[in-house]
Amino acid sequence: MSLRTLHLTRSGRALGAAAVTAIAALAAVTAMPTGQAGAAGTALRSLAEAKGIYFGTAITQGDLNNPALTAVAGGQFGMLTPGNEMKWDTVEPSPGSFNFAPADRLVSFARTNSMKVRGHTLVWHNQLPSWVNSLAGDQVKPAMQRHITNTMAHYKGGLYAWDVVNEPFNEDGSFRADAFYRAMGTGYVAEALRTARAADPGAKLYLNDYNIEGLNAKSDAMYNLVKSLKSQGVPLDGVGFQAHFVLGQVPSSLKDNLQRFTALGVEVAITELDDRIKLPATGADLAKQASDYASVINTCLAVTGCVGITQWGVGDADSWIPGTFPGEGAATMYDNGYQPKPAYTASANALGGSTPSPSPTPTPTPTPTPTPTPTPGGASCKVTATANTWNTGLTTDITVTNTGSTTVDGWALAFTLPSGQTVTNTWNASITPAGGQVTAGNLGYNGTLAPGAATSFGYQATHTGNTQLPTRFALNGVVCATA
Ligand code: 9MR
Repeated sequence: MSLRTLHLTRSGRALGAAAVTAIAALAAVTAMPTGQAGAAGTALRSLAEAKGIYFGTAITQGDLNNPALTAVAGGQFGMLTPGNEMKWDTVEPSPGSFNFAPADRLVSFARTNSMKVRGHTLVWHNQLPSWVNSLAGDQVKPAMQRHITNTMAHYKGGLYAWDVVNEPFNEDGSFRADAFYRAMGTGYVAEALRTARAADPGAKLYLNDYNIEGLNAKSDAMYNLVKSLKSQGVPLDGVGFQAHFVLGQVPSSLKDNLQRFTALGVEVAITELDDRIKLPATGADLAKQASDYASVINTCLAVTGCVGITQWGVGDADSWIPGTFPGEGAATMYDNGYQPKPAYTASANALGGSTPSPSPTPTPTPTPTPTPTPTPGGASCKVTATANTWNTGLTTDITVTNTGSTTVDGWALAFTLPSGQTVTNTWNASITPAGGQVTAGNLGYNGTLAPGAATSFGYQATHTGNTQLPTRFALNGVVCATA
């Protein structure tokens, strides 16, 4: 199955007509580089998809103005969670007055970059406008219903999932006495979920919380709630485990805990992963962080029903940690300059990638000029290439189709990069050298091309004014037709 097919299949849902219209309108809003490549090696999103899970990140509206961030976000991550823009205080700041513009920009970015979207979040005590807290008890339920219904209707058919209720529990497992609990008791959760299912039957409905990753009183409370909701037939598809970890403290019971939830018939996801370090971070800290990330990913891969992992923020510069925990930080896979840290390499490796060391790139061995030969044994191929360019850089996506009658087992696509272009990142292939006459070789998971099958890879490059596409490609020595 191709990665593209996998992506669409895992989305699992046809877009409603209203959503298609809304998304078409959204797509017109953003004209930015696709940013298909991150800072090193094979993209996490492709590696994750090849393993049947997604790898996502949280992005805020302001992040869209940062080209270094968007290049990594669009290239490396296949799922987007708006960091703040779908929260009640932004979406419905005053009663009945809805503002979707900030979230729409993020959804548009996701569409441009073929990312799915987790909606976050509908019912939460925090980032809740004061007018909700001031409502009389009997007004909270209709306000909650209207908020869920209108917000989900706006994105109907277009989102992978919604965190319907966020952080319902205190640390001891008691319900948080927020406006919703005070007005409706524990029944607000079922009410919210039922309203959500009616508003968008195509979105997976989640409960999401922190400090529920290991076996403890709070995760027991979530477990009991899920069990009770499922036994009553309340619509609920998943539980999100935020996973805001402290260095070296990934709970050893993570796997057992996730499995007890999937046994109840819900999917599980790591929804806000980060791993904070006391600053300044030492080399040993970064190595420990790498093993923390790998253990989270390996655990998700080992749990049937763990559908994906989302990091909270793209890089350390975007993380909420330093603002909330003074003296701590360095909590993500990318440093302040969006260079991958050891946690990135460990994550890619855990996902089955054979990533090179993130920096610096070893001197490549020159590749001889491909010598096209007459088409042997029915071998033939077709290549399509598209590019997104900006003032100093470009990303190119290349799709190779085996139009011959025999299976290609291991491929090398030779082509010449237009002058002045230097490859800085690649995905779904290795490319050497970085400029001039180059060869793109398959990775471990995409080397076989049956007759009629296609595979896609890409690269990011710098340029000095010449943004042309390569024009001539040879697959294992056979010159390909170009579209
Ligand atoms: O990343 C968010 C940050 O920008 C906000 O200031 C903060 C305020 O509540 O919320 C952060 O995101 C939170 C998420 O929505 C829910 N789980 C905890 C996250 C970190 O605080």
